[in-house]
Amino acid sequence: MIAKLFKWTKKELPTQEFGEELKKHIVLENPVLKDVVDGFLKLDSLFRSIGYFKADESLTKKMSWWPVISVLGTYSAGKSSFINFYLRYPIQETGVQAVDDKFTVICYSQDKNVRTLPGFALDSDPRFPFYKISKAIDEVAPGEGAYLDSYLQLKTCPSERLKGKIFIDSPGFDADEKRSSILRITDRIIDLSDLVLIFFDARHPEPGSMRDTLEHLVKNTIKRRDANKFLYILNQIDVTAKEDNLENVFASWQRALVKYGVTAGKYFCIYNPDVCNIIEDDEIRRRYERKRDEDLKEIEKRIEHVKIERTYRLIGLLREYIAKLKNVILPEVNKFRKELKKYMLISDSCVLLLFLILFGIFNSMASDRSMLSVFGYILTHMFSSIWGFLSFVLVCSLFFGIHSFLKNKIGNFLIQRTLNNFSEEEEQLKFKNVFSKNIKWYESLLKKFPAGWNESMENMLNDLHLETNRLIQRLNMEYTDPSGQRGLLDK
Ligand SMILES: Nc1nc2c(ncn2[C@@H]2O[C@H](COP(=O)(O)OP(=O)(O)OP(=O)(O)O)[C@@H](O)[C@H]2O)c(=O)[nH]1
Ligand SMILES: [Mg+2]
Repeated sequence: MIAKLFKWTKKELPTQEFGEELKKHIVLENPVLKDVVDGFLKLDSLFRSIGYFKADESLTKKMSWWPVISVLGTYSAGKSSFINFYLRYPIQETGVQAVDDKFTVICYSQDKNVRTLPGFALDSDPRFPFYKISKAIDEVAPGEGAYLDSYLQLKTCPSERLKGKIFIDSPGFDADEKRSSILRITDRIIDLSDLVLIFFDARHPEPGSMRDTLEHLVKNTIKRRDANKFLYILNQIDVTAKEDNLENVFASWQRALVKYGVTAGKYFCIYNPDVCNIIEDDEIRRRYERKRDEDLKEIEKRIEHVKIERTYRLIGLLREYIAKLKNVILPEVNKFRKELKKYMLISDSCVLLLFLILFGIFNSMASDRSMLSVFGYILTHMFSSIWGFLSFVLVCSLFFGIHSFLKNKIGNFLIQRTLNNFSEEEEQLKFKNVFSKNIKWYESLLKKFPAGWNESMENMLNDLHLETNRLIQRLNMEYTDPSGQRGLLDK
């Protein structure tokens, strides 16, 4: 069955080509990722079979396969300067005034010339993190999605340090008329990033003017399952050297963050060696440099490790989708079928009763006992005469026709009622397709499984879940060494 399923997917769907292409590239980074792609493709086939996905829909197109590091924070905090410093390449413009008014996705290219591509290049390419972002913008700011180019751009950069990663530079946070769109894009960035660097400016450690936007940013980072991916960075601490009051500035910055709700997380203090002020006092300079280098080293280490985090993120996503199918979609369909079955039992009983009443009426109308009613005739002759049999088939078809008609009507009524439980329009559409499959005349409600589902699929889903455990174990084996034996064995 599974093999058949795959043959079918391979033959029919362009999605499969995308998956194969992806595997070819991704396997170079880590062989585990090839199995992750396979896992997503298997899950695709299950989603499709049950009606949750359309033929060309695929989970592989709904996520960023490359590790994403985003740099967010207050304006003029030094976000772009940090990216230039890290990449050892002056890719981003910097300046005292607010410079960036767009989100810039920076990705590697061998081409020595930096190329800038407009926002729609990102909107229509599933390999990048802003796939279909215009639709998301339209949801919060109707009509704004069309002006995507004023929000987003893609830059290519030949820095070797960028290979295999994607950086996102963002405009500083400030309340303006584009706020709701910017916040929507930021939410998306936060969701799909493997590492989020949130920059603050040591010149204004308590950024009062941007309180509400920052609040949004910080609120989004707490109480998350992946809270570990946020690094809070107090930048430009060289400005505190003159008064040598880093401790005070740091403390008031932390207090401000706590006020916004941050209680845990990694805090860093750095300044940018490329653009900092000169610290005259040798002793202070050494102290500041030591702190900066320690923190910069740790930040850079996290950036280098982001590929591992990305692999865990993708397996985590695979598990989330498996759990969604198992714990949300299938139970919802079963609940729907159970309810429909209940209503159909009532309606079928009513129809049957109606048939019996008609039978009774016909029977009583047959004044002469020798002359049987239509129904009596059918009952006694259904297997002994051709007319009796044909009449029997006709009555059954009539009953089945009425049953199917009512199933469709009651089913659609229940679908409308159930869909109200889902707030998102896209989710409503998907569940509508799933439920509609189950009210088709040829789908029996007496079957154990919903339409498009069977025992081997159930097994496949369980196997997939176990496979994700194995993938995580493989990753753990690759990146951890609790016994400390690896070095010894390698020798
Ligand atoms: N003294 C000092 N200045 C810095 C540091 N980092 C950045 N700057 C300066 O701060 C200014 C703003 O830097 P940017 O990198 O443009 O800041 P940004 O956060 O990208 O700004 P927007 O994109 O406009 O929000 C520039 O003049 C930088 O030279 C630092 O560590 N120390
Ligand atoms: Mg900038």
